[in-house]
Amino acid sequence: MRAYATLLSLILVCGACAAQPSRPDILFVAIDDLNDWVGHLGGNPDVRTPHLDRLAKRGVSFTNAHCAAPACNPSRAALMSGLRPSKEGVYTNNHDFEVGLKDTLTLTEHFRNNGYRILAGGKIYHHNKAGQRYWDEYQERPELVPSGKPKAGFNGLNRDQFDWACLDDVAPEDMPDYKLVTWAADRLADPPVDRPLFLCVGIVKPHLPWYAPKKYFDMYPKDKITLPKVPDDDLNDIPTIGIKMAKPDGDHKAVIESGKWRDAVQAYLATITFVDDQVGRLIDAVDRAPRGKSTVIVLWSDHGWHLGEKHHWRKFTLWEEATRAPFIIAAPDISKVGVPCGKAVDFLGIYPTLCDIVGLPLPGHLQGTSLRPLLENPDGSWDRMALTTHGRGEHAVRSDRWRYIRYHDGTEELYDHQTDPMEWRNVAGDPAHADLKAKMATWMPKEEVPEAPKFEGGDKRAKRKGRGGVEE
Ligand SMILES: [Ca+2]
Ligand SMILES: [Ca+2]
Repeated sequence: MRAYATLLSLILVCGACAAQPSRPDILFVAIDDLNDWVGHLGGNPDVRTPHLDRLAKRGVSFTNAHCAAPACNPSRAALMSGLRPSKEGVYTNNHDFEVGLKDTLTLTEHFRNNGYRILAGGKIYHHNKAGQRYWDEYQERPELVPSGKPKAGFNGLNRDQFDWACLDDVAPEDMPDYKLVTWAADRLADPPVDRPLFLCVGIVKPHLPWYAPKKYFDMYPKDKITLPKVPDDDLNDIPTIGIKMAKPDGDHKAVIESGKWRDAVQAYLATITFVDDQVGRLIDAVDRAPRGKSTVIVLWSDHGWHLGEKHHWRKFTLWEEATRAPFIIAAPDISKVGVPCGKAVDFLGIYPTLCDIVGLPLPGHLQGTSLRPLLENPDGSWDRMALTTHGRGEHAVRSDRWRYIRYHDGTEELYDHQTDPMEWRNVAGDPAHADLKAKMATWMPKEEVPEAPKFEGGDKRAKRKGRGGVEE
């Protein structure tokens, strides 16, 4: 009887062994429109993000990380495909990524082909695509506003989604992102027994409109808020194409004339801290999960955001405020713990890095390289630069120290972050920097494919549906 019991327990133990996947689970968190206003990134002195800072302490936070493109659609298409806009043709929010990526093995497809079960919820790609091509199961993207609330009309500026509101009748639990995170936490608690889990969670805030529960607004009394420093003449040394990107007569003029700069900053900060709470709930869910100890967490935001810097609001530029974004990887037993990495990296590195962490082969088409050496040694040597493209022919290259922008007509900007972190003084015209500019230009693409076709129905339909238009 005793021998039988021993045999039975052996069978049970071996059964458990067989059910344990050999590769770690992955929690892949996308945040929408979060710039460097994160505690440990130092972009804003008032912001409270204890959970993002806690995540940074579990792994490596890349503090000089940049998007491949400063808009939702092209940033995500590049990150998920491993190809830059100049290779797949998705340059702006209007270009149909389904066409651009048609023949490309995307990140989640590659992981699915190698045994992962792919679950996704929320905004991973630009649209609410539930296509089986990318995942095994898809949870609809959260709405941008809580149920029953209008999509605009609170702040009096009458600029559509460029709106904000302190909602005293909405609890955090009522926010669409809160519900998405509840779904994700449930999935982490109950992973597939025989396959590793790749769980994508696409949080849609702090994207406009900035509607958040009152408790988050109360954390940022308006009279104590620090506004960005913006010289009146900052655009004087910028080429025409750059000024067109800045659109100083648009949002910025409206904000200044209405006297609502402080209100806007408060609302963005409040929405960020709401998002930070959701990140905290995800970290806690990993810690409770049966395979949480080995789970790899990667978190990124699709690009940065201007709040008046360069007389500009939103993304859609090639300056630091629009290209720099949070990016953290915590890979147990691989990444250093709590050591930031200041090397210049861009999001083309995410696909190969995840392959490298779990031991999958690197597909031949990938344009980025694995960041694993930096996870293991954040201060190690790194001779690569980060590249951001905003429209065909418009590029910015970022090194550890410099930002070099070159527009399609050959006009340029060059900024020295060692002495000019806000990019106020364009020194591209100084002949002393000719060699530096030439070296940085080698990171820009030599050839650029034509633009992918626009989303079916074009801008009108996209704007009407709030999908794929100028803003989202
Ligand atoms: Ca975005
Ligand atoms: Ca300037």
